[in-house]
Amino acid sequence: MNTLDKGFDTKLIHAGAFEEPYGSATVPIYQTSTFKFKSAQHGADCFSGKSDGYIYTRIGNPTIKALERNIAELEGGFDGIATSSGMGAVSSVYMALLGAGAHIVSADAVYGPARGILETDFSRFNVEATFVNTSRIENIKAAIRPNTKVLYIETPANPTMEMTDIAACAKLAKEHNLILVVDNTFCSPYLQKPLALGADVVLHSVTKFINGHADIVGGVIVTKNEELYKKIRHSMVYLGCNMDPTQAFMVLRGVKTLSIRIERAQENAMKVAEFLSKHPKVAWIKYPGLPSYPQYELAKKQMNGFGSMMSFGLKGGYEAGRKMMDHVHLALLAVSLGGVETLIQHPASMTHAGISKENKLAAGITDDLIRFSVGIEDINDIIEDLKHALEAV
Ligand code: LCS
Repeated sequence: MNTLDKGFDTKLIHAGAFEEPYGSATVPIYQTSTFKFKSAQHGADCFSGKSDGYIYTRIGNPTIKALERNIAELEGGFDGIATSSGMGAVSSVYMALLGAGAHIVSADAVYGPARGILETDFSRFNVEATFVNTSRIENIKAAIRPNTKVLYIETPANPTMEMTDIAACAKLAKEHNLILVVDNTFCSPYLQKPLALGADVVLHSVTKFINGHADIVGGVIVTKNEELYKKIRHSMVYLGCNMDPTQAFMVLRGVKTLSIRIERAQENAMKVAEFLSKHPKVAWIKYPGLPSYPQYELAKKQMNGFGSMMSFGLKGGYEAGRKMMDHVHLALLAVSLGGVETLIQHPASMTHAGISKENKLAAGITDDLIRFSVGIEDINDIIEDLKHALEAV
């Protein structure tokens, strides 16, 4: 079915699906590493691009293609490139768009390994990187150099929840001939469509909201045009970080319920945020849906809803954070986010424990910060769990 003119929720269910001989209601898993050619000529045509037949699963596979088409339609892009993980997506984008002598401007609160690979690995190939607080456009302007090729943002940022104005970044990128890449993991295309706001490339850790069930790791890249698609697909295929067909099947299954999962999770999140904002042991809370959130107006303008991620600070600081982690029962004490289950973590003692205090503070990660990913459980149980854990603090 051609779903290009259909609504978002119809695309979730049907986009990317293709006709196959048995009339399967779901996209089948083509669990094969390689594909038979019909003849020597057919093989030659597949390799030369005259035929769009499949060759080898690292290069392409029907189940994976269905997912790539699905996410590309949801994001409103040219086509998608599925990867083995979100970091596979990040690495493929860097590999395709950067080279010796190139410079990238990125966010200081960008997902740790997305920064780490630039600092420890791409730096060995003479790629330069500057990390700034991208929530202020003037910081980005000041960081741009003659050799800057890419502007890379993540909004809202993980775990500080600071937002970056995508449309303002797109304007700046255009003025300086930069490629704007947006990591849309925290929002998913249900809440935010960076390509429509002027971005060139969107990427996801589909491990999070898009799959939504904490049972696979994966990534997807969507580009606005064919040129970027070909460039990034080439790097992905050469790096060899392709998605697996079963992984793609799982993500296709998960994505169907994206809208209803996010709707319920953000309804819960608003109630959790209201509860936390009144709690005497909570020093501060950052949730885009609260009028007290510093970028509330930008959240309303840029996002189609406020999502289910938040961070909050405990008056008792680091020790209180650790204590709270030991007293939750319903929320899983775990990294990752965006699943149907509520997750909690304390970055200062967990994900960011290895980072110097100075760098943590520069990125806005204070000792008291708790990251909370609200799931779709019964809201009364989520709040009861928080109440109980906060009593122990
Ligand atoms: N981008 C963002 C915004 C992320 O949060 C993550 C993973 C990635 C990219 C990388 O994706 P992956 O390779 O894990 O699929 N974020 C994690 C987190 O916050 N806790 O654990 C992983």
